[in-house]
Amino acid sequence: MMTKRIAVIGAGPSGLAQLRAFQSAAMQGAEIPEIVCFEKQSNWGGLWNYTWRTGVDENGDPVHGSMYRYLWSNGPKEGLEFADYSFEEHFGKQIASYPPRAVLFDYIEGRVLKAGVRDWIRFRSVIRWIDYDPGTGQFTVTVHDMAKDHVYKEQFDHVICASGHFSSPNVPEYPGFAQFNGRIVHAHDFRDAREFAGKDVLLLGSSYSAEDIGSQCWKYGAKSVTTSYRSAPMGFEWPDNWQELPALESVEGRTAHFIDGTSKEVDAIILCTGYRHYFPFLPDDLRLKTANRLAAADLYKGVVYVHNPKMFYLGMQDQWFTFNMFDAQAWWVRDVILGRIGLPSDKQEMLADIEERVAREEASDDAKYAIQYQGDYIKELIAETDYPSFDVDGACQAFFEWKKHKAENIMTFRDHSYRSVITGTMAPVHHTPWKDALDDSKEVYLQN
Ligand code: FAD
Ligand code: NA7
Repeated sequence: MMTKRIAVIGAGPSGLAQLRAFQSAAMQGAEIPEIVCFEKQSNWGGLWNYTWRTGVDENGDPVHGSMYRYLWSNGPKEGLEFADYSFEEHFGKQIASYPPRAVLFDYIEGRVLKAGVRDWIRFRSVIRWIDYDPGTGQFTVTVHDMAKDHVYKEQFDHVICASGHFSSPNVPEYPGFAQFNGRIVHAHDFRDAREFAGKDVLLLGSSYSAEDIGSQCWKYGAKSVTTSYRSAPMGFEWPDNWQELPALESVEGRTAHFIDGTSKEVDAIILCTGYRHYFPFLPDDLRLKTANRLAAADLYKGVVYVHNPKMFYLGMQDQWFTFNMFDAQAWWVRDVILGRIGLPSDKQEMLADIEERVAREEASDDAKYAIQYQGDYIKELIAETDYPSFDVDGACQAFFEWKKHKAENIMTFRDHSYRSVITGTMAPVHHTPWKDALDDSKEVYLQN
């Protein structure tokens, strides 16, 4: 029999987890299929691969990156540590709990360098289209090789889509935007907070991007920060020059009007209004359509596309857990492909699994419940594979403490440290409080 061929779309943390999962099976003597990973950027790391570019990339395709300079982990690293590759193994020592982007990029890269899977990736290769032929049971993948400027097609037995879902921005429009005398930018295109030093900045949204980009602007010298919420305020105790207001109604000149009748003069508007699951390379019968939630629509066990179970999706849920959840998913998908885990032959059974996940997610809107829910999902998946089991409840505890530290003081939560659930070591307290650490280079961060 011919070896199966597997296409992995994207070499971000999810796609890389998939490569590592197969490589680890091969190391243990398993026969693995041929894996081809397609990555549109010229390097791996996904969102963690920083780019200064905004808009279109060097080829005219949408820039994938949504990360900005000075980004530090927004949750404790003890909640995302790889169970098969600890921070201590990578850095040769335990490090503080909220690493800047460059440090986490280094960590992600360390594991796959060690695994030796770079050759499995075709860089600068954009997936343009994927078709499934029920007759042959194969996928035809159309790829644009940007280095050669050559478009070609190849056949695969399975497709694993790991293209991320925090890249294509959700961009609302409010009355007066077209005449606003200042800059309007979505979080996806925000790069350097220093641009807003001395300015009055308005941010729309009340989730991670609003909180963190607002904090960046505050840290790097914005004159004032105003955040505007559509549903509920973030409700932290903000610094004196930070105001949280209800929904925006309209703007006139530089004046922003809010639904409670207040108004504010602003120099710039940053739309922290979230992202869309966007797969321009997929036809209707393969394309995931879901909201950003924990129980993603149409995914059996959170990964198998119920309308074509030869197609898998990684990392499509909203995320408390990240790298270790992608690992749990990747190991599980690997084992389905290797025939170690069977799928229900009845579609109704898969749909019932999804329905149960949705109902359980909707049973509470408490954040602690949601964290535990996603932790339980990780436990469920890793119990069925050989991914090293780890203290997932301990990782949930780190998130509970993180929540508490944020409520205590939103500008100092990153100064706390937590215990690794992989090595059991306590993280050191970072040498400089986050608000004073203007240089976020790897070298400076690691001076512990
Ligand atoms: P991505 O990282 O988005 O990678 C997807 C990859 O697919 C990219 O490399 C992309 O180039 C490639 N790709 C897309 N389309 C194509 C195509 N057509 N052809 C070929 N390749 C393609 N998580 C944390 O744990 N901690 C944090 O502090 C944190 N901060 C964040 C801050 C921001 C601003 C954002 C947006 C997200 C943050 N996240 C954070 C969450 C983040 O989603 C995950 O950490 C992680 O990057 C998701 O990995 P992924 O591989 O699923 O997707
Ligand atoms: P999220 O978490 O999806 O949040 C989007 C926010 O934008 C949320 O507060 C929404 O309010 C708000 N929103 C959406 N549409 C609008 C409109 N039209 N007007 C006003 N406000 C709106 O995205 P983030 O970018 O914050 O976070 C994404 C990831 O990036 C996250 O995982 C982090 O790790 C980093 P709502 O509550 O729906 O009323």
